[in-house]
Amino acid sequence: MKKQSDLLTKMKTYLCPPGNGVFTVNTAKERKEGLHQKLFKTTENIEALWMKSLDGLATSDAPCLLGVCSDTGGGILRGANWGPLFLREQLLADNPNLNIFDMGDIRVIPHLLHDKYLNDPTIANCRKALYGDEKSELPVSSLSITEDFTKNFYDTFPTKGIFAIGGDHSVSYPLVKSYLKAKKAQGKKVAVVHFDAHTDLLVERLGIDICFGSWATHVLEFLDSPALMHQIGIRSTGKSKEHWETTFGVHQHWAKDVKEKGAEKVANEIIEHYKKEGVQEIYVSFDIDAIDSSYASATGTPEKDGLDPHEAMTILKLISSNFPITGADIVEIAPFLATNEGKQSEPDTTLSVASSLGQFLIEAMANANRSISTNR
Ligand SMILES: [Mn+2]
Repeated sequence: MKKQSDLLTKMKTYLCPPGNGVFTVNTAKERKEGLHQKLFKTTENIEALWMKSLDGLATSDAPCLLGVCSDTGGGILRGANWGPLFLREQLLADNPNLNIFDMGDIRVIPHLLHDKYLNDPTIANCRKALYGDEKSELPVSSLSITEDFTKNFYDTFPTKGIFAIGGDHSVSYPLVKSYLKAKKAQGKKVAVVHFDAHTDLLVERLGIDICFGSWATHVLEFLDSPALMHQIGIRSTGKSKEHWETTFGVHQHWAKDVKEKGAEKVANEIIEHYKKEGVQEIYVSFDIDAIDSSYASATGTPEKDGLDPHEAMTILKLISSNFPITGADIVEIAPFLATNEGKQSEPDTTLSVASSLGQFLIEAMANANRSISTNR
C-alpha cells in the first residue's frame, strides 16, 4: 500500500491531466476542452477531477495510457508534441467506450530532453518551476521524468501495461528501457517489435546519444539479445540491411520485403523466431512513418513506399495471436505538419490510421492482461 501511495504522489507531481502536456495558455484551448468534456463530462475543475480519477488505478484492469508530449528529441520537422492530445481525441471519437485507464500526460518543459545534458543551475531553476522547490531531487527533463515515472509504475504494478503516445521517437528510450528492466526483474523473456521507416540505430546524432534517430541503439543492451528486436517497414537509410543486421545484431524486414513476401509471411518469420527463442511477451513501438506517406503524412519525416495500414495490421494481428503484447507506444504523429503533397484530408488520414492501430494495440493489451491474470 505504501508503494501505491508513493506512486500516486509521484503521478500527481510528474503528470498533468490528459491533453494538457503541451504547456499553453490559449493554443488549442477548444480542443483540450473537447477532450476533457469527453473524459470528465465537464470542462471545469479538470485538475481536481483528474487527480481523483487516479485513485482508481489500483483496481482498474485496463491498459494504462500515458502521453509524452516531448518533441525535443526530434530534429527534422517538429510537432509530435501534439500527438497525445489529437490521437486521444481521435481514439475516443472512433470508440467512445475505449477500454483504457488514462493516467494523463508527463509535464514537459519543451526545451529540455534529458537531465544529463543540463548544468546544475538550470536543473535547480527548472525544479523550482515544476515542483516549487529548487532543492527537490526530482528530474526535470521529459525523458528523465518518463524514465523515473515508468520505473516506479512497474515497481508498483508489475503486471499492468502502459500504452504511450509520443512525442518524437526519443520518448521510447525511457518507455522501453523501463519495460525491459521490469520484465527482466520478473524473469520474463520479452522482445521488441519496432515499426519504422528508419532504423533509429545511430549511436549518436551531432553528439546527442538519446534522440529520435538513436533511441533503438540504446535500448538493445536491456534485451537478452539484440536479435530480439525486429524492425519492420525500413526504407529510408543510406546503408544496407546487412550493415544494420551485422553491426547491431537486430533483424530487419524492410518495406520492400513486406511487399515482396507479403505481410503474413513476414509476421510468421518473426513469430517462428520468437517461439524458438522462448519469448513470452512483446513490446510494440510504432513510429507512424512506417506507414506510407499517402496514409500518414502528418509526421516529421513522411516517407513514400511504406506499409499500407492493412499490412501493418496483419502483422500486428498475427503477432498478438501468438504472444501477449504487454507494452506499446505510437509516436511521431505531428498533426500540425500535414504538409506532404498538400493533402486536404490531413491530418485526419494520419490520425485515423493511428487510431485504428492504437485501438488494436489497446485491445490486444487488454486481452493479454486477461490471459496472463488467469494463467497466474
Ligand atoms: Mn523512429
